[in-house]
Amino acid sequence: MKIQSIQLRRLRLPMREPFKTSFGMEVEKDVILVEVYTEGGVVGFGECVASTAPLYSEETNGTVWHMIRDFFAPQVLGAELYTREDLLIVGDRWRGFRGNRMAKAAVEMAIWDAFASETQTPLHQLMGGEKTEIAVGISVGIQLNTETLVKKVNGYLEQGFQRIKVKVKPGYDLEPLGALRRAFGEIPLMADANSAYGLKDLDHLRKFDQFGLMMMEQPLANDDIVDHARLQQELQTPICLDESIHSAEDARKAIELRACGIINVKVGRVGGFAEALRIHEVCKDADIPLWCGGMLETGIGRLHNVALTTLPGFTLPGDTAPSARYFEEDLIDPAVSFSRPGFLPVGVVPGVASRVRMDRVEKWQVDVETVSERFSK
Ligand code: OSB
Ligand code: MG
Repeated sequence: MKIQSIQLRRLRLPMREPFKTSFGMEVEKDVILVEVYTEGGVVGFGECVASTAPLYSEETNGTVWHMIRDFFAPQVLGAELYTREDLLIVGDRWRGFRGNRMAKAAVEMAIWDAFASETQTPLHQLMGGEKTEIAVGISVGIQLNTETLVKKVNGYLEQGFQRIKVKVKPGYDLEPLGALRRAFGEIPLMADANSAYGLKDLDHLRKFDQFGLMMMEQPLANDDIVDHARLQQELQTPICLDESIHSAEDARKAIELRACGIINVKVGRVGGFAEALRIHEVCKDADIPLWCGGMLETGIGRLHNVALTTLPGFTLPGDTAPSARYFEEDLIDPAVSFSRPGFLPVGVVPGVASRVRMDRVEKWQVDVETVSERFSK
């Protein structure tokens, strides 16, 4: 296929309920979609996981728009891709540009998605995944009080979610975790701190061990590996790294230093599918279990996460919950929903385009711009 043009859209999509973490609160989904148009008349979609403000990572939807329009899209306009090998190296075109991985990933994912449609090969097959359904858990934001949390978790368990992840922060951690253990016993339970603690909190973090959690996600700084290694020595609970892992090299270093026992993979955070596949290789060799993280994606990014999760190294339930947990009306139809409680089906449609409802995309759109060859550098 030959890439003819790339279109950027920014949407503001209402969310069912606010999502609160230790770093902030999302009340609506501010999202950039990337569309890659081929000469063969096919369109591939990519969803960027950056948000309005640089709270989870340095990137914002403002920087993403600029980076894609002025740097990354021009690198791939006119590109010809015919094999899976071509896909795996398409990101090399912007290797010289540092960082901005969420922007790079959104373009790369749209290209993979277009290739899937063009060659009529399901995306998960292009990646090398073989599962026909995937196990999922749910990430529960910080609640007003423990009573509300317990009630919510009860509902999620009844729906069949296969593990419960609760967001924690100083002052909202031991008490809610204890309440969940008392209410629900030995359910698969974990906590995500989004970098809310430091090594100075070591004595406090040791107290998490009493809950027998599956893992503690990213307790320390977003750019740290070394202190996590120190903390892991002191804890029985496995540490899972999220924010700290941007590449297969980061994964290798974290594993070598024994900074974690588990890694959360988010395609946006690591710069694309090809890098996610490299992390998968590194972790397979080191026996480090993986799971697919989420960034409150619309159905487009959600389908891509489902495809990634079909890889054999993704042995733990991920954060890819059904669309209905986030949105009244998703951008795709049919929406992502359970095949049976706690499981999502793996799509057999090659790319996501046939499921995207363009009327809904246009309904929530606040900005649009086409980058065609004419303007490329
Ligand atoms: O740390 O995994 C995280 C949402 C936004 C930013 C960071 C994170 C999250 C979640 C929600 O935990 C995952 C989801 O339901 O998509
Ligand atoms: Mg996390």
